Amino acid sequence: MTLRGLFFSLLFLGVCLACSRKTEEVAMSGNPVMEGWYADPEGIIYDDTYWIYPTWSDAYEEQTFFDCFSSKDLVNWTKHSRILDNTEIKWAERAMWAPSVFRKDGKYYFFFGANDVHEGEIGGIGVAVSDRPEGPYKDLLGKPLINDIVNGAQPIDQFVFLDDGACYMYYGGWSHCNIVKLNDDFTALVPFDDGEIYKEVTPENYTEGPFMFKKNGKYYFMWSEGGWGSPDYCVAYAIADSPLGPFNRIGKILQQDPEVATSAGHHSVIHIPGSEDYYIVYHRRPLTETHHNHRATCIDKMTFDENGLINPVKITFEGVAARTIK
Ligand code: FUB
Repeated sequence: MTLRGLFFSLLFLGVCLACSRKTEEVAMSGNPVMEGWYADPEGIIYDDTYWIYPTWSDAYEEQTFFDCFSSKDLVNWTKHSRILDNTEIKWAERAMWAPSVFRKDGKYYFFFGANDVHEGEIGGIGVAVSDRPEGPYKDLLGKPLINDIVNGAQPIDQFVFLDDGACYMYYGGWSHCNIVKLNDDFTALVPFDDGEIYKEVTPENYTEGPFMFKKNGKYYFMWSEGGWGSPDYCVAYAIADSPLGPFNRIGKILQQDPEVATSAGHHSVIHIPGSEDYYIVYHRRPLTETHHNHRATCIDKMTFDENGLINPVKITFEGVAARTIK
């Protein structure tokens, strides 16, 4: 081969290598996945779209509205502003927190906490409804669905879970967790078979933020531990044979990483149907920040070991790779 031939061959090889490297590059979500102080994110899939419904993290008096975010690929997120606020929810004055959403019979339901309610006050868990995931949502009841403090659980941080046709709601702050059953149109609670309306299911170390999913016939119950303003806020879990528990604590799966962020907690889980792809959506505090309200919404992969136990989550700056829903 001539010197000229060698030069062009090497040049061609270089171009090919550069091209192949380029096609291997995968778009990543990055963490946090959106701008702004957003906490308590509830992630869900509706059809071919991912949605995140968070709390606006601010002084309680400023927490008077909810935004949400949608994405087709986990990487590019669109903001939907003020999908619900306290001009619509007349009984809510402040501290509008921690949505849980649910689609039923073509309607989109939006459960939330409001007012940081204490004994004798108006507030607690409300429910709003819309024809579209991005709202606007309307107050369903004109009053809270749960106002009272039962079994010591502050009525906040609800999570709605469907199992075998029954719709359950886990909820509770102040280190107590209750389960209740919802009626068909989410306008009231219905008793369990034994006549009880509220059952306490608090696991060891529980603080708040319950979440449930089912995998291979087992019930994975998860919750946040510690104070949300502290760096050691974290998520732990249990596996049970029934949605009612008992929930025996297995261990922590999400927590601070001194190289990445502190206060990782109040999460939800997105599972892509028909796949083994699970994502944990949670909030955390950047290492450079100490303000308790500086919480940012992030996504990382959640995986299981061969026995079905959840592997500890590695929290990252890169986030997750682009993934569309087929
Ligand atoms: O964001 C308000 C409250 O902080 C939530 O309800 C708790 O779970 C904690 O994250």
